[in-house]
Amino acid sequence: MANMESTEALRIEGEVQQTGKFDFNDLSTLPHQVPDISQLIPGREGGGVRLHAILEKLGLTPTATYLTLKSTDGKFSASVPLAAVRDAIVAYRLDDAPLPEKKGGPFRFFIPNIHECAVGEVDACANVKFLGLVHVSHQPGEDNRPTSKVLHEEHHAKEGHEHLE
Ligand SMILES: Nc1nc2c(c(=O)[nH]1)N[C@H]1C(S)=C(S)[C@@H](COP(=O)(O)O)O[C@H]1N2
Ligand SMILES: [Mo]
Repeated sequence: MANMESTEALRIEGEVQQTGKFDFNDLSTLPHQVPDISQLIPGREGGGVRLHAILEKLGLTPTATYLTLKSTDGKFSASVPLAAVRDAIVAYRLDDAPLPEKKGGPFRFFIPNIHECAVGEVDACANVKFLGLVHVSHQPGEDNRPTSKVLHEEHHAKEGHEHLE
Protein backbone atom coordinates (compact mmCIF):
# COMPACT_ATOMS: atom_id res chain seq x y z
CA MET A 1 0.00 0.00 0.00
CA ALA A 2 2.70 2.48 0.97
CA ASN A 3 4.58 1.62 -2.21
CA MET A 4 1.52 2.11 -4.34
CA GLU A 5 0.91 5.53 -2.86
CA SER A 6 4.49 6.66 -3.23
CA THR A 7 4.32 6.11 -7.00
CA GLU A 8 1.55 8.68 -7.33
CA ALA A 9 2.68 11.99 -8.71
CA LEU A 10 1.42 15.52 -9.12
CA ARG A 11 1.68 16.74 -12.73
CA ILE A 12 2.43 20.35 -13.70
CA GLU A 13 1.75 21.24 -17.32
CA GLY A 14 0.95 24.12 -19.65
CA GLU A 15 2.86 27.40 -19.73
CA VAL A 16 5.95 26.17 -17.91
CA GLN A 17 9.50 25.91 -19.27
CA GLN A 18 9.46 22.23 -18.51
CA THR A 19 6.58 19.89 -17.68
CA GLY A 20 6.94 18.25 -14.27
CA LYS A 21 5.87 15.25 -12.22
CA PHE A 22 6.44 15.27 -8.48
CA ASP A 23 5.97 12.30 -6.19
CA PHE A 24 6.32 12.22 -2.39
CA ASN A 25 10.13 12.06 -2.55
CA ASP A 26 10.42 14.81 -5.16
CA LEU A 27 8.23 17.12 -3.09
CA SER A 28 10.11 16.37 0.12
CA THR A 29 13.45 17.44 -1.42
CA LEU A 30 12.23 20.86 -2.60
CA PRO A 31 13.04 24.05 -0.66
CA HIS A 32 10.27 26.03 1.10
CA GLN A 33 8.86 23.14 3.10
CA VAL A 34 5.99 23.79 5.53
CA PRO A 35 6.60 21.14 8.20
CA ASP A 36 3.40 21.82 10.14
CA ILE A 37 0.50 23.29 8.19
CA SER A 38 -1.53 23.81 11.39
CA GLN A 39 0.82 26.69 12.27
CA LEU A 40 -0.40 28.56 9.21
CA ILE A 41 -3.90 27.18 8.82
CA PRO A 42 -5.50 26.26 12.14
CA GLY A 43 -7.21 22.88 12.18
CA ARG A 44 -5.35 21.48 9.17
CA GLU A 45 -2.89 18.65 9.68
CA GLY A 46 0.20 17.51 7.88
CA GLY A 47 3.17 18.93 6.06
CA GLY A 48 3.61 20.40 2.62
CA VAL A 49 5.62 22.56 0.32
CA ARG A 50 4.93 26.02 -1.05
CA LEU A 51 3.52 26.03 -4.56
CA HIS A 52 6.13 28.56 -5.72
CA ALA A 53 8.92 26.07 -4.94
CA ILE A 54 7.36 23.64 -7.42
CA LEU A 55 6.82 26.31 -10.07
CA GLU A 56 10.33 27.71 -9.67
CA LYS A 57 11.82 24.28 -10.20
CA LEU A 58 10.18 24.09 -13.65
CA GLY A 59 10.23 27.77 -14.60
CA LEU A 60 7.12 29.67 -15.70
CA THR A 61 6.71 31.23 -19.12
CA PRO A 62 6.20 35.04 -19.15
CA THR A 63 2.55 34.56 -20.15
CA ALA A 64 1.62 32.41 -17.12
CA THR A 65 -1.12 34.11 -15.09
CA TYR A 66 -3.67 31.41 -14.20
CA LEU A 67 -3.62 27.99 -12.63
CA THR A 68 -6.24 25.32 -13.06
CA LEU A 69 -6.20 22.81 -10.22
CA LYS A 70 -7.75 19.47 -11.12
CA SER A 71 -8.56 16.49 -8.93
CA THR A 72 -7.43 13.01 -9.97
CA ASP A 73 -11.03 11.73 -10.00
CA GLY A 74 -11.81 14.32 -12.71
CA LYS A 75 -14.80 15.58 -10.73
CA PHE A 76 -13.47 18.84 -9.35
CA SER A 77 -11.56 21.70 -10.86
CA ALA A 78 -10.80 25.31 -9.85
CA SER A 79 -9.12 28.07 -11.80
CA VAL A 80 -7.37 30.83 -9.83
CA PRO A 81 -5.01 33.73 -10.59
CA LEU A 82 -1.42 32.65 -10.07
CA ALA A 83 -0.51 35.83 -8.19
CA ALA A 84 -3.08 35.04 -5.49
CA VAL A 85 -1.82 31.53 -4.77
CA ARG A 86 1.98 31.60 -5.06
CA ASP A 87 2.15 31.16 -1.29
CA ALA A 88 -0.36 28.33 -1.29
CA ILE A 89 0.74 24.96 0.05
CA VAL A 90 0.66 21.55 -1.56
CA ALA A 91 0.08 19.23 1.42
CA TYR A 92 1.62 15.82 0.78
CA ARG A 93 2.59 14.23 4.10
CA LEU A 94 1.29 13.25 7.50
CA ASP A 95 4.47 12.72 9.50
CA ASP A 96 6.60 10.45 7.30
CA ALA A 97 3.75 8.89 5.35
CA PRO A 98 1.82 10.19 2.33
CA LEU A 99 -1.20 12.35 3.15
CA PRO A 100 -4.12 9.90 3.40
CA GLU A 101 -7.12 10.08 1.11
CA LYS A 102 -9.44 11.01 3.96
CA LYS A 103 -7.40 14.21 4.34
CA GLY A 104 -7.60 14.92 0.61
CA GLY A 105 -4.30 13.18 -0.14
CA PRO A 106 -2.01 12.14 -1.56
CA PHE A 107 -1.86 15.81 -2.65
CA ARG A 108 -4.05 18.62 -1.43
CA PHE A 109 -4.04 22.32 -2.17
CA PHE A 110 -4.34 24.80 0.73
CA ILE A 111 -4.56 28.55 0.37
CA PRO A 112 -3.61 30.32 3.64
CA ASN A 113 -5.84 33.11 4.98
CA ILE A 114 -8.86 32.05 3.00
CA HIS A 115 -12.26 32.28 4.59
CA GLU A 116 -15.54 31.65 2.93
CA CYS A 117 -16.87 29.58 0.08
CA ALA A 118 -18.31 31.22 -2.99
CA VAL A 119 -16.75 34.65 -2.53
CA GLY A 120 -15.11 34.79 -5.93
CA GLU A 121 -12.08 33.53 -7.81
CA VAL A 122 -10.06 32.71 -4.73
CA ASP A 123 -12.00 31.04 -1.93
CA ALA A 124 -11.95 27.96 0.31
CA CYS A 125 -13.55 25.93 -2.47
CA ALA A 126 -10.26 26.17 -4.40
CA ASN A 127 -8.58 24.02 -1.72
CA VAL A 128 -8.65 21.10 -4.15
CA LYS A 129 -8.39 17.60 -2.66
CA PHE A 130 -6.80 14.65 -4.53
CA LEU A 131 -4.90 17.18 -6.61
CA GLY A 132 -3.55 15.48 -9.73
CA LEU A 133 -2.82 18.25 -12.19
CA VAL A 134 -1.86 21.91 -12.10
CA HIS A 135 -2.35 23.41 -15.53
CA VAL A 136 -0.64 26.79 -16.06
CA SER A 137 -2.16 29.18 -18.60
CA HIS A 138 -2.59 32.84 -19.60
CA GLN A 139 -6.36 32.80 -19.11
CA PRO A 140 -8.85 31.15 -16.74
CA GLY A 141 -9.39 27.42 -17.25
CA GLU A 142 -11.97 24.82 -16.26
CA ASP A 143 -13.77 25.62 -13.04
CA ASN A 144 -16.67 23.63 -11.69
CA ARG A 145 -16.87 24.99 -8.18
CA PRO A 146 -20.51 25.42 -7.17
CA THR A 147 -21.59 28.96 -7.99
CA SER A 148 -24.64 29.74 -5.89
CA LYS A 149 -25.26 29.40 -2.16
CA VAL A 150 -27.83 26.70 -2.75
CA LEU A 151 -25.55 24.68 -5.03
CA HIS A 152 -22.86 25.09 -2.43
CA GLU A 153 -24.91 23.70 0.35
CA GLU A 154 -25.87 20.75 -1.82
CA HIS A 155 -22.25 20.16 -2.77
CA HIS A 156 -21.01 20.35 0.82
CA ALA A 157 -23.70 18.01 2.06
CA LYS A 158 -22.90 15.50 -0.70
CA GLU A 159 -19.14 15.60 -0.16
CA GLY A 160 -19.36 15.66 3.62
CA HIS A 161 -17.04 18.64 4.02
CA GLU A 162 -15.79 19.16 7.53
CA HIS A 163 -14.36 22.65 7.75
CA LEU A 164 -17.18 24.93 6.78
CA GLU A 165 -16.78 28.60 7.70
N1 LIG B 1 -11.48 17.02 -5.13
C1 LIG B 1 -12.30 17.87 -4.51
N2 LIG B 1 -11.76 18.91 -3.84
C2 LIG B 1 -12.57 19.81 -3.21
C3 LIG B 1 -13.98 19.67 -3.26
C4 LIG B 1 -14.52 18.55 -3.96
O1 LIG B 1 -15.73 18.34 -4.03
N3 LIG B 1 -13.63 17.68 -4.56
N4 LIG B 1 -14.78 20.62 -2.65
C5 LIG B 1 -14.18 21.93 -2.40
C6 LIG B 1 -14.99 22.80 -1.54
S1 LIG B 1 -16.38 23.47 -2.26
C7 LIG B 1 -14.59 23.13 -0.27
S2 LIG B 1 -15.43 24.33 0.59
C8 LIG B 1 -13.44 22.47 0.36
C9 LIG B 1 -13.87 21.84 1.69
O2 LIG B 1 -12.78 21.21 2.28
P1 LIG B 1 -12.93 20.42 3.68
O3 LIG B 1 -13.83 19.25 3.46
O4 LIG B 1 -11.56 20.03 4.05
O5 LIG B 1 -13.50 21.41 4.61
O6 LIG B 1 -12.85 21.49 -0.46
C10 LIG B 1 -12.78 21.84 -1.82
N5 LIG B 1 -12.01 20.83 -2.53
MO1 LIG C 1 -16.97 25.26 -0.88
